[in-house]
Amino acid sequence: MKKLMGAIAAIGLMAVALTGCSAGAAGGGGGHKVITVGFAQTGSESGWRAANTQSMKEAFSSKNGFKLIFNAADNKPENQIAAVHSFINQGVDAIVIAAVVTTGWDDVLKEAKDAKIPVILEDRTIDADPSLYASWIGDDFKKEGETAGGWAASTLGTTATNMVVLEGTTGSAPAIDRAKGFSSSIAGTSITTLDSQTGNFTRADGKTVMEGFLQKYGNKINLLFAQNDDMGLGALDAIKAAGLTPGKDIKIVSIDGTKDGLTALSDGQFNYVVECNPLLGDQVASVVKDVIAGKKVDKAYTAKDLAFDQAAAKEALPTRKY
Ligand code: GZL
Repeated sequence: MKKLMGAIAAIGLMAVALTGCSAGAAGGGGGHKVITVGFAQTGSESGWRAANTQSMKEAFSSKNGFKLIFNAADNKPENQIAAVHSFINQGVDAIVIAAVVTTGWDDVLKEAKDAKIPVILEDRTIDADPSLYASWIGDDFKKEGETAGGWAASTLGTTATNMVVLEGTTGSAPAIDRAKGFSSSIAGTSITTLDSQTGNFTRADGKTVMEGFLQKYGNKINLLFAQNDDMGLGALDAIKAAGLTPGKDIKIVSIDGTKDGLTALSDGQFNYVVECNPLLGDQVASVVKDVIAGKKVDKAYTAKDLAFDQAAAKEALPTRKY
């Protein structure tokens, strides 16, 4: 009898040890299971994106109880869809997406739903059935466009002003909504749009497209609306190469609020910068944990954005986090 009791006790101990061990092995400590998250990032197109990626990687760290599977899609929508398919096949616990473009998401998100894998959107919104994702965390792009356009209207709206626009990635939520917001703010003013083309949110393309604008319109251009700092920074080279002075001959209003953008504002090459906060990682990680724990989450969490003139840029730069 004693032997039997001893054997049962030994098996019991082993079971506890294995359980304890598997919880420990899961690295969660205290019995929390590690949450495996597939993150489909757009790519590495801008300074904003680099800051957003760093924020996400810091938040979804192993010490915070996560295992992160990271994919950068080189801004190709087809690469992103393939990445999400791969996450589903790997059986991750949750999927986070910063969508390159707003369209083409329904089918793969339906697959994720059928696989009972929750999807959380960060940064960019998409045109899909809202039941296919648990939540969105990001910035209000339309408001950013309205704020940028509001500055242009109040500063230049009563004098004949010819504007060119460097648009973000075609079909992306920020490009669509910033344009909408900006247009609504300059309606009825004397600001005329001479031309508007995508610079794909990159410095290189911003410079190339601005060179084309300058060849076509020369010193008829009075204002540049750059839908992100990087395209505006690329345009600076083209403007100077044309013998013009950025911030004076051509006024520049931009969106993002990166260190480089605020530096250009501080030294007078830009005239106004609207912030789009990329430091979303902690909020996204908190929402993912709540979703996995079966807690109710809001459908949208909107980050707070500031706007900067030259004086505000000078004040903000010394402690700017990105
Ligand atoms: C905005 C973000 C945009 C930035 C660009 O939230 O999606 O993409 O404005 C970035 O700098 O490339």
